[in-house]
Order: sequence, then C-alpha cells, then structure tokens
Amino acid sequence: MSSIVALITVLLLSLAQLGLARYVRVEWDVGYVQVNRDGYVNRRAIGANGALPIPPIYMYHGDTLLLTVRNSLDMATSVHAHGLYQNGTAYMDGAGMVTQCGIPPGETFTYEIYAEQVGTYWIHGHYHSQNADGLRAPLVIQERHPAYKYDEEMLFYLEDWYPTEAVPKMKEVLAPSESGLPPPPTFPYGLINGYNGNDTKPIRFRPGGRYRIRVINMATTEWWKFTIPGHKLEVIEADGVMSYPHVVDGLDIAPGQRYSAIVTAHDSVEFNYMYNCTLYADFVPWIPGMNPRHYMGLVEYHPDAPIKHIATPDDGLLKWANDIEMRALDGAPAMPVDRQIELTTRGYVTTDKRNLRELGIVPYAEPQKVPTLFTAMTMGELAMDPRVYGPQTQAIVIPHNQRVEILLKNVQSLPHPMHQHSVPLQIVERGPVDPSEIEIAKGINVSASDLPRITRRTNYHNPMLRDTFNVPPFEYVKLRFQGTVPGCFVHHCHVQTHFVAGLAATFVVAPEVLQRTQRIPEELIGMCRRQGLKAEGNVMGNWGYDLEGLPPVPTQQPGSFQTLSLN
Ligand SMILES: *[C@@H]1O[C@H](CO)[C@@H](O)[C@H](O)[C@H]1NC(C)=O
Ligand SMILES: *[C@@H]1O[C@H](CO)[C@@H](O)[C@H](O)[C@H]1NC(C)=O
Ligand SMILES: *[C@@H]1O[C@H](CO)[C@@H](O)[C@H](O)[C@H]1NC(C)=O
Ligand SMILES: *[C@@H]1O[C@H](CO)[C@@H](O)[C@H](O)[C@H]1NC(C)=O
Ligand SMILES: [Cu+2]
Repeated sequence: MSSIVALITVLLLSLAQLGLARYVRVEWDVGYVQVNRDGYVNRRAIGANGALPIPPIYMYHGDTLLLTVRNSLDMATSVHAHGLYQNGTAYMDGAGMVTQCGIPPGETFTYEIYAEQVGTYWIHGHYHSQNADGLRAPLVIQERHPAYKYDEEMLFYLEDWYPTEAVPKMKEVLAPSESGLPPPPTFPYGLINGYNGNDTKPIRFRPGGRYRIRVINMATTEWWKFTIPGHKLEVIEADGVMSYPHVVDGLDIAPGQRYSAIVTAHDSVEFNYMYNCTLYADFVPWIPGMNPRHYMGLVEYHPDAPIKHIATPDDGLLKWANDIEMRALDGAPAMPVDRQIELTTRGYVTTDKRNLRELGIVPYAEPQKVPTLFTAMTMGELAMDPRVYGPQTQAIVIPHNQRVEILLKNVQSLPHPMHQHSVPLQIVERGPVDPSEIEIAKGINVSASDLPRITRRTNYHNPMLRDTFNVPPFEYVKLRFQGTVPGCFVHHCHVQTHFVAGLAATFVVAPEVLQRTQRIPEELIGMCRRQGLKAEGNVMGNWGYDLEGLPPVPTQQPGSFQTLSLN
C-alpha cells in the first residue's frame, strides 16, 4: 500500500515538474531603426520590432526559449545566446559562418534555446558586427529554488553607444592603412537599461531588504564599473555560475561579462544614496569628462531623506570582484588535464598594411563557403583533422571528453575579454607573463611601473567557472574544461574590433559524436544554398584536402607590433 502511495507521489511530482517547464515564445523582427540613444546623435541602428532597446527576456530553469528572428535587414543576420551550452543543439549557437549561414534578408528562423543553466546572460547579433549597432538584449534564467534568499531582484544592463554605424566602421578598421596605424579611437557614451546614462532611474530599498542586483556589460569595447558607495556587494554569480558569497566594494566588468550581487539595505531610512555606473577604458587616454564617464542614480530609502554622499577612496583602495578568488557553489577541484593548448594574443601590421590580430598562428577570419559546424558534420573521419577547416578558422579539434587546459597569454598592452561559446571554464591560475615575452611597440613608452604588478595566484581547490574572462595586459590565465558538449564553439575577444581583426579560434569538440547524434535542420541547409554558400564539405565546400579558392593567409610585416587601441 505504502509503495503504491510512494509510486503515485513520484508520478505526481514528475508530472508537476514536466508541467512546469514551458516554452517561452519571443519574436524579433530585426530591422533598421532611427534612434537617438545618447542624447546627442540621431542615427540608424539595428533593433527588433521597430524599436531599441530590445526588452529583456526572462525565463525559468528548464524552459525552452523559442526565439523567432525575422530578418528585415538588407544583409544576413544571426543571433547568439551568450553563455548557453547548446548541449545537443550545436547548430542553435547562432555564430555566423561557424554554426550556421546567416538568415538571409526576408527569411525567418526560430532558435530553440534550452535553459539547462540558471543565471544572467544576454542574446546578441553574431554576424557583421550587428551587435555593436544595437542588436542585443538581456536574458535572465531564474532558479526554481533559489540558492540564496532575497526580497527582490533588479537588472542593470550597460552598453556603450557610438555616433556612427559599426558595420561600415569595421571595414574601415580592417582596411589597409598607409600609416600602418588604425583609425583614431572615439569614445562612446554609456547607456543604462537601454537609455542615455544621464537619465538614470531611481532604485528603491526598504530598510533591511535584500536585493539581488544583476549587472551585464553589453558594451562593444568599454569596461563598466558598478558600485553603490556606502554598501557592500555580496557577489553570488559570475556569468551564470553560482558562487559562495564574495564580498566586495564594486564590480569591474569587461565586455560580455555578468555578475549578480546581493545588497543588504541599511536598517535606517535617514539617508538616501547614489549608485555609480562608470564607463571607462584603460587603453585610451584618460580625459576628464570623457574617459571615464560617471553616471549616478538615486538609491531611495525615503522620498524626503537627504542624499548621503560618500567620499570614494581611490579605485585602487577598493575591493573589486575577482574571479580567481571566487569559489563555485556546486564546484569541484580543478580537473586533471590530458592536453595543454597555448594561445597568445598578438597584433601586428600585415604585409598588405592591415592591422590584424591573432591568438596563435594566423588572424582568424571567416573566408569560408561552409560553416565550420557543417564541415565537422559532413567530413567523416577527416573532421578530426584541423586542415579541412582551413587555417583562418583557427580550428582546434578536441576529441570527446578530452580534458584541456588553455594557457592564454597576453603579451601586449591591451586587455582582452575572451569569451568561450558553450560551456564555462574553470579559472585555475592567473599571473604575469614572463618579461622576456612582452612585446612593446616602438615609439610607445612603457615603463617598469606599467608592467604587471600582480603575482601568480591559483585556485586549484574549488575554482570559479565562467564564460568570459578578462586577460589584462602582460598577464596570463589558465583555464580548464572538458569536451563533453559536441559542437564548433568560437573562443573570441569580446571587443568587437579585436574580434573582427582576428582575435579568435574555433574549438571543434567531438566531431565524431556530432556526426552520430545531431542533425542540422533542413531550414539551415537551405539558407546556405540560397546565398550561394554550401552546406557540406571542407571549408571551401570541396572534398578531402582540396581548398581551391581559399583566400591567402595574411602575413606579418616583420618586426611590426600593434599595441594601440582599435575601437
Ligand atoms: C550628461 O551630464 C553631463 C554632466 O552633467 C553633461 O555634461 C552632459 O551634457 C549630459 N549629456 C546628456 C546627453 O544629457
Ligand atoms: C551534455 O550532455 C551529455 C549527454 O547527455 C552529458 O553527458 C554531459 O554531461 C552534458 N554536458 C554538460 C556540460 O551539461
Ligand atoms: C564613481 O565610480 C568611479 C569608478 O569606481 C570612481 O572613480 C568615482 O570616484 C565614483 N564617483 C563617486 C561620486 O562615487
Ligand atoms: C617617451 O619618453 C621620451 C623621454 O622621456 C620622450 O622624449 C618621448 O616623447 C616619449 N614618447 C612618447 C610616445 O610618449
Ligand atoms: Cu581584445
């Protein structure tokens, strides 16, 4: 009798769980919009359903997002759910010419995005730099049983905004330059929750309340700092990975990164406070009023209370969230490794006078006729050989379940926020690169005080995992992951100009499993064909090692370095 009751209970519970998982349907008609977002310039941008900003998407763990994208642009488009695993659905990752041909103008495609994870993410264009023209929106996946208790949650999504369109600008950035120098940098304005940063909205705290504040840096180039002077931030999430509380004064967030922090309100309503969102870049000149830009908003405890201005100490004296110190909540020790892959961020002038970047051998580019994933799916045993993907996709083949350590070295003077598609990686070590490896461009004065001051730091015991990690100038980071999720996943800098200049590689994970377990939807195959591209064969759509038609690989002008900002 009791066993029947138990059985019925189990059945009811699993039915309830099934019933909970939902389909969340969202439609984006992606097209040009005319907007004034920064209070200065009315310009053409890329929005959805005739508007910008694109509203945030909220869903629960276990839900499936059905995101229907209709392309009303005059060029192909695709969108990527940044940080989502795509375990079993590699062709839904949205990286243009990596996991799909773009959606042609006038066509529609529905992305199926399963929320295997919880936390704070975003969805953005992943074709022709459309991300930088506005095609981006937050994605929040809520826990069904939150690991931490809080009364309310708040979202800050932070962007940078340029006066000119990104798609033509990127062409200019990549064009040959007689001087050998990139175009001079411009400094953007900041947007908070979709609007002019000056126009900050108040947030309201009740005495003693606990607030989960999610902060996303959706900028194209710049970093954001977030503080609420007079309050501590208890960081509990980085890039969708829950952590033990990490108590700090502020968040210093690189493009593509996200954090959640719990803030406990003061018990008294005697004062109101200000929150502080600061847009900045370390790598362009520090000009008061321009770089950095400070945007302050009200933290209201009581409508009549005066504002308590807190004298802020020098940024160097504040404690900032630091992923090497964080510990994953459901964590594990550093995984053992089968293989180390060394990647070095370099930039230089090529013999044809272009400013390009690379992570290893040659600058990444997408010159192909076949998306990398389609090559992996159709080349049989040859899919294990990086040569069939062509040198410029920078394909690194990882057999199923191989455990990999990436040693990522930044030997030059720009920081790079590197993003790994699909699964997050364990961050086990950070430290200074060997001084003998540092490349300093002629004519630039780097003194000993500019060289890294950090010492080597490790966390092999319970490392944090994340999908976007900052690699500061002259530092290295060691990352570990296991190839459990089959697919072709790009590893790229999230500064858009660095990405288009070539700072990327492609991890081709378990092609042998891909071929056995996944099938590319007919719709995606048709999209390639209708654009004169191909859906099978090697990088050029041929069989075997015939790469006929592949453009030549750019080569470095001997002795040239590229350390100036390209934004
Ligand atoms: C934003 O505020 C600053 C400082 O008050 C001011 O100089 C600037 O013109 C404002 N910008 C806009 C777009 O309102
Ligand atoms: C992906 O799915 C496979 C098969 O279901 C599973 O073994 C693996 O653990 C999953 N990986 C992740 C990161 O969820
Ligand atoms: C705002 O934050 C920035 C970056 O941390 C800091 O330099 C600045 O002093 C802060 N301003 C105020 C008024 O707190
Ligand atoms: C580098 O330092 C030297 C000596 O202090 C100075 O003459 C020169 O102008 C500096 N160059 C640059 C690019 O700042
Ligand atoms: Cu970069």
